[in-house]
Amino acid sequence: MKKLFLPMMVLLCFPAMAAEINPTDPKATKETVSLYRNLLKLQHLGLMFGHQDDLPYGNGWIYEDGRSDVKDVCGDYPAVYGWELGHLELGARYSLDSVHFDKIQGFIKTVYQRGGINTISWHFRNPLTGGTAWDVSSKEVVASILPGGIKHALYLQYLDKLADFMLSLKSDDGKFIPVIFRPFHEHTGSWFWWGKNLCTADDYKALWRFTVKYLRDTKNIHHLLYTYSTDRFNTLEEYVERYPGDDIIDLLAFDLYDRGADFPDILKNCAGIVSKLAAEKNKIGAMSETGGPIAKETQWWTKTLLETLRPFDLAYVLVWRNPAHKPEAAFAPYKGHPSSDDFIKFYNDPKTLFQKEISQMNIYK
Ligand code: BMA
Repeated sequence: MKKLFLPMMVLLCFPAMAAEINPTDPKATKETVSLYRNLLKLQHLGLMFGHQDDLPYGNGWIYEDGRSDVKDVCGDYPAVYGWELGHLELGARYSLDSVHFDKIQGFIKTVYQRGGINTISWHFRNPLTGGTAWDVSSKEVVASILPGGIKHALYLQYLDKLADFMLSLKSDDGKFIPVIFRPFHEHTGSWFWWGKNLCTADDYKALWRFTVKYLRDTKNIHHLLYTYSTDRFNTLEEYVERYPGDDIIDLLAFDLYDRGADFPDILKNCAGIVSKLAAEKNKIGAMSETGGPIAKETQWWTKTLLETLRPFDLAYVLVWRNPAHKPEAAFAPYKGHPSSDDFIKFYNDPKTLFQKEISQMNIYK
């Protein structure tokens, strides 16, 4: 096994360090409070690696028990696991990425039991037009689902399904499994119906506030940490323009994909702004989605991603999914991938944290 023991000792030796800092939900469960406080400390010790849909499928395989493309390459699972709930709102059996929701429930439990971290995104359908999350044909969607709007009742039905799913996430001892929930993401862009040019800043904030209040106070869900997650931005002002409030947001994050030579500079700027703001606000910073041209730039993991993020204190970086039948679209390496050697270096670097290390930290205690 690689490195570590230092982070674990720090967590064990200084349990009081973040003891008074709580997540935003005053009724957050004990395990959720522990996760929050441990993430607050952990972000100064290392950078966890995350992968979207790591366990249900990977390049060339679907539903193989215990398999993970990341594990096939470096011998260890990620520390953070991303899940997607798009189409849950329709009452479908499987997600828009063809993963069965009952499987996702099982995977979330597996991850929790091995001491890993689950984060959920939701590319839910456009409630006004019936189109996909990418249907940006109307600027009225967000207003239409707020209280008083013509689609408010439909939105409540969506949220009720979401709430049922969240409330089904329990471990064997009956405790709710804490989850990092990241809705309405990449809103500094305009490709989702909740994006910047599709609604006013006030309506975006109102949507967030209504949603958190409904899940937390009406549905009594107290095992979620909420993530505010932009796409690329240039300034602090731009980052916080649609920030819905310190009283409902636990993680400050951003999504940023490598789309060219300016990526390291943009990443440096975004990571600097977010990590500084998170430290000032006693919140957790993260890079909630990324991906790079790893087949061409085979040293992308160490030379681009890690070297750029090294100076910053962020809790995790998550790369997007590896579609089962589209090797060129994989954002993580898989067995035999040209970036595998470099990914192993990335794995062995003292800065990065994977499952084995996180498991030793007891982050839910
Ligand atoms: C996008 C792509 C889509 C996917 C969606 C939701 O970035 O990966 O194929 O359906 O995310 O997970």
